[in-house]
Amino acid sequence: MNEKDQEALLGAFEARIERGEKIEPGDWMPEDYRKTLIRMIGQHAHSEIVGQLPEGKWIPFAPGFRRKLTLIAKVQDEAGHGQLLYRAAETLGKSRELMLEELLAGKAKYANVFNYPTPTWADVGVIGWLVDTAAVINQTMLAQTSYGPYGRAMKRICYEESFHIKQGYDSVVALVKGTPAQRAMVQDSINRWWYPTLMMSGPPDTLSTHTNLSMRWKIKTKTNEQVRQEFVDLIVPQIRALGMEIPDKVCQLDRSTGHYRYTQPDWEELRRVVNGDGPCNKERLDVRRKAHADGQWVREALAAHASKSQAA
Ligand code: BYC
Repeated sequence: MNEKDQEALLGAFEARIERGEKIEPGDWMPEDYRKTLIRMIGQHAHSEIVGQLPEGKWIPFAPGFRRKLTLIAKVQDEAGHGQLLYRAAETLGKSRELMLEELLAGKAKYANVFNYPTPTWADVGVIGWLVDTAAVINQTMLAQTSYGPYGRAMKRICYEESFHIKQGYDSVVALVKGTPAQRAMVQDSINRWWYPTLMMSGPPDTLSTHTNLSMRWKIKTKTNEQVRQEFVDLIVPQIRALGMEIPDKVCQLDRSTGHYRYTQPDWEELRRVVNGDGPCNKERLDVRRKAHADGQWVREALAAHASKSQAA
C-alpha cells in the first residue's frame, strides 16, 4: 500500500474516532493503536489475575463465614475479569498463551499495587475500598474507550468492581467500629496503601509516554492526573468521615480549585516496582508460575479433546 492510501485510511479512522464510533476487531487500525491496546489490555488482564493473590492469601483466615464467602466470590470475580480481558486482547491478534508466557517470564507489566504485601486483615478491606475505587474511576473512563471489545468488557467489570468497593468498605467499617487495636490496624493499612494506590493511575502527564497518542485516538479519554485527582477528591472525605487520617499533611481542600491538594508519590518507586523490583514481585510471579504448571494437565486434556472432536 502506498503512502497516500495509508494517509487516507488514517484520515478515515480518525474521522470515525472523532464521530464517537467504536472500532471493532476486523476494522482497519494504525499499528500503534493496535500495539497500545494490546499492551494496555494485556497489562490489565495480568493485573486481574495477579491481583487475586494479595487478598486471596487471606481466604483461609477470613473472620467468619460471611466474610470468607464474599472474599472467595471477589477473588473469583478477578479471575473472570482476567478471562474477559485476555479475550478482548486476543481480538487484536496476540494469543493468550503468548501474553501469559510474557507475564511468567517477568517481561510484562501489571498494576504496581499488587507487588505490596498484605500483612493484616485490614489490608483486604482497604484494598477493596481504596484500590478498587481507584480502579473503578479509571475503568469507568476506559468503558468509553474507542475500541469496542475493551469498552464492553469494562462495563461488565465495573459492575462487579463497584460491588467489591462495598465489600471492602463494609469490612473497614466493621473494624473502625471495633477496638482501638482494630482502628489502629485500619490506619496502618491506609498509611501503607495510600501512595501505591495514588501510583496506580500512572505517572504524571510529564512522565507518561503513551498518554498523548492514547488521548488522540480516545483509547483513554482522561489523563493519568485527571483520574488520580478524581480519586483523591472522592476518597479523602470518605477516609476522614470514618475518623481516619490521610498520611499526607498537604492533603487539604483547595477552595480556589475545588480539588484536594496532595503530595506526589515517589515516581522512581513506581518505575522500580513495575519493572520487577518491588517488595513482592518475585513472590507473586512464583505463585502464578506454580498455578500455571499445576494447570498444565487441564490444558493438555482440553487440547486432546479439541483435536479428537476435529478428527471425528
Ligand atoms: N502499574 O505512559 P504511561 C484491579 C506503565 S486490576 C503498572 O502513563 P498508559 C483489581 C505503563 O504500562 C485493574 N505499570 O502508560 C484486581 C507504561 O509501560 P511501558 C488494573 C504502569 O498506558 C484485583 C509506562 O508505565 N488497572 O482493579 O498511558 C484486585 C508508562 O506509563 C502503571 C489497569 O490495568 C501502574 N500503575 O497509562 C483488586 C488499567 N502506570 O509501555 C483490584 C489499565 C504506568 O513503558 N491500564 N505503568 O512498558 C491503564 O489504565 C493505563 O495503562 C495506566 C498507564 C493508567 C496504568
